[in-house]
Amino acid sequence: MSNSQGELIKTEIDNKVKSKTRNSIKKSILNHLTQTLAKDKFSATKLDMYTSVALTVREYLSERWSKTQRAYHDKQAKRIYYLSLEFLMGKSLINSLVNLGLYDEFDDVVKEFGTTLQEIDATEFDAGLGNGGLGRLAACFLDSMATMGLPGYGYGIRYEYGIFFQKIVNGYQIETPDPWLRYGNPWEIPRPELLYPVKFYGYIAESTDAEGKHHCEWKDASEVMAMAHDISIPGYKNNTVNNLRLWAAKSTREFDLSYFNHGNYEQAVSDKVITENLSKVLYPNDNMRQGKELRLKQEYFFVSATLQDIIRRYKKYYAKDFSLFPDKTAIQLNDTHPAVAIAELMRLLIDGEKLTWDESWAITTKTFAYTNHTVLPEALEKWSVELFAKILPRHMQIIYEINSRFLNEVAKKFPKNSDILGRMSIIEEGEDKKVQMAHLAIVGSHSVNGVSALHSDIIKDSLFKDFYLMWPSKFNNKTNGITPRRWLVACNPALSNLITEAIGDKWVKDLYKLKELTPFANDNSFLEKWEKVKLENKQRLSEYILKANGIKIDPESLFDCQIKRLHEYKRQLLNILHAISLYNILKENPKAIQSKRTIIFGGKAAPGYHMAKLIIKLATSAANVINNDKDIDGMLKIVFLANYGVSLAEKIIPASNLSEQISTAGTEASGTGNMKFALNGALTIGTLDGANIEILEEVGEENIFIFGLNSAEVDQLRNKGYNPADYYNSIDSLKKTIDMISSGFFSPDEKTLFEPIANSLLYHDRYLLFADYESYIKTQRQVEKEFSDKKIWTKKSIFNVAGSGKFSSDRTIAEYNKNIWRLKSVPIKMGRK
Ligand code: 26Q
Repeated sequence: MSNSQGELIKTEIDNKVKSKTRNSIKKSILNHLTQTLAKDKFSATKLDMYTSVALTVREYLSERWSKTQRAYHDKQAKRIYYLSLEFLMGKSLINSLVNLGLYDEFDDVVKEFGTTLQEIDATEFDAGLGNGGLGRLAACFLDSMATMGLPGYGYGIRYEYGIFFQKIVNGYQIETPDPWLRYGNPWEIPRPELLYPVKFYGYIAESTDAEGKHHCEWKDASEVMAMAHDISIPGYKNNTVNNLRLWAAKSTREFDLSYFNHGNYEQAVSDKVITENLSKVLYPNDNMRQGKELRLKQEYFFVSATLQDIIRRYKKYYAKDFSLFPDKTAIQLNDTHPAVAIAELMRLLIDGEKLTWDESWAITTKTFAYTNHTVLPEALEKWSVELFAKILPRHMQIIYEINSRFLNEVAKKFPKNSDILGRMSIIEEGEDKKVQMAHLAIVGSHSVNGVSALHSDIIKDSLFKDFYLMWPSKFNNKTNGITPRRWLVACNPALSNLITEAIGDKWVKDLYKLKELTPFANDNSFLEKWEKVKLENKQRLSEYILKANGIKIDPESLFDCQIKRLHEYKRQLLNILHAISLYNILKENPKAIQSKRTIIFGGKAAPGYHMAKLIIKLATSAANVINNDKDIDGMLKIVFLANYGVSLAEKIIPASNLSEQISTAGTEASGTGNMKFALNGALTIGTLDGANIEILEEVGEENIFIFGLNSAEVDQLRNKGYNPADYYNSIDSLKKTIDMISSGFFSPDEKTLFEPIANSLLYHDRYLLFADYESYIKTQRQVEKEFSDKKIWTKKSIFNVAGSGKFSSDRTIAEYNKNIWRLKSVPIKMGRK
């Protein structure tokens, strides 16, 4: 048989299988419409179609899910538990179809129902159970663990309300609740039988038994039940389906009964409501701690349920022999938010399993690893000892004991250094004593990592220097990554197909293969196709912007995007200063620049962060003035897109030319949006901060726009005394821009509205915007010049994609696994049961 005959037969078999698959997909969708939802072709709404399609996809997932869990069980595989208060999953339908390899089949079938996957996708709510980078990183990691066949489990909270919806009303941010569960959630499986009690408050009764053994009993506590909900996490075309287990708070029945017995029905019901408030809402603070009692209770609630679940699973195999626990269990702490797990595991082992302190401590430190995501002091978690002891009295005792043993060790290691004890203590002394969660996490873990090379260096050299000197080998770097399945295959199908046409499809699982695109930068017909894909993506985004904001933008203009949470250190304000100074240039001469520009902003401000909200109002106010000024001939438009989140990112990123990554050097731990843009062919304008430095290394300095001070220079400037007024007084365009802001040029009805912004820059400028201003402006002119040469720009766009291989979260997870978790991958075979 000749090769081409073989191919022919293979294609024929393939087609038969596909047509069989299509038939059964169609049957199942119809079945869900008529049987599950009691609808027919005529009465079915978009939502009914979505639900029926999702339930059909779920059948494919469930089969693989059981197989995967069975395989892990049979192999008694070591597991990694990724504990996170946030999982920013976004939508599931398209992503599941891409990963199952069933996108085309479903696409065809839903057309027979008179709709499209895009239309159905529009009815799905985002699972917005996170704030920003840290939560989305957790979601990308789950995708990579599944794709690599690793027994990885996500554990978190099933918030009833995720990150708030942002509306822009009169230029201001307005928050409304996110009722993402209102129409049901076809992706979750409730497990009402999987229920664990979690205690709060009460006191500790200590006793000594006849053998002289010390016992602690947690008495008079109030109890909340944690109920599991499972969400499937499919790997990319490998039959693995892992699990994300989210806990919902349920009141205990016994708790209610005591009231019922006393005939106090109303009290019982209202207590039930109060208890179930625990998992009601995600705290909307990003990089900003808030010492709220309910937040601490959320942290402990999910940690306690999770550890009970992990121990139950372990005991199925090894009963009461805990010696193998660290060989079968790795727990990664996503920042300090779940760090109370260290005290909780100690409690469960000592009070529950009756192990000794030393046995328990050895197990605990071998099990836990901690990832730090921020160096900002206001984001480091500290809980008042008073509050902590009230809610978790036994944990407070355990933390004191951990601390006292730890400080003994410190004193031995640094005998002549008395300051160091105070600096390293888990308990911050003072008027109001605090538990420093990062210190607890470091002491209780065998690994501490930062999320980019620079950030990991800062951790070692300054943030946790003393700890680094004590335990240098604990510290390591794991540069963040993003999943190419969601952030290229699913969100940018046209570019994804073009890449596959050129170099085959291996890159989806081995992103370094994108390097093979490099020679195509010399192929003119490829350049044209590349440009066409980008332009079509920009046209689609332009239509969205017209619908959403009523602003008409030119798809041929330079799409300049800054989309991320609003925070002063991220310096959206620097971008606005540039926009205003560019406006001033254009006012004098609309022909002064070489490329038309559209500046696109997106991002939520924490509801209590007034400065961040005022910055949004400034952006929208400046947009109003600039977009409606005929003098500048449409050369500059500014758009603030409301409700930035995963789904909006999936629309914006494929359509962007320029990625703004302009944080003060040394403040952005890594950034991951920067990676998503580069992977979709945008060029970065950025500082030498976080992972930008590594993007520079990968794409080469010709293909990125770097400006401003580096982190060493930032430190030096701060140390020698930084005076923003010097810059204001010596740079004319800066002075003019600041004066326009403070004098009410953009707020004619409320002249003093933006004074606080101007003043905070003039008198503090904590993030050194003025110091980087000139360099930024100059670099932006360079950007315009280069964008005006389409061919050169497109080549650079290709080099950015070609250089993005390092930023796959598969690479990140491979590193975590090699150095920290040490799991074996478990292949999943389908076929007969
Ligand atoms: C803490 C206590 C109470 C309430 C809220 C919080 C809280 C919540 C979220 C503190 C911090 C966060 C989020 C931090 C975060 O997203 N950090 C980002 O993590 C990304 C993934 O590593 C990095 O790429 C970003 O640089 C970093 O800012």
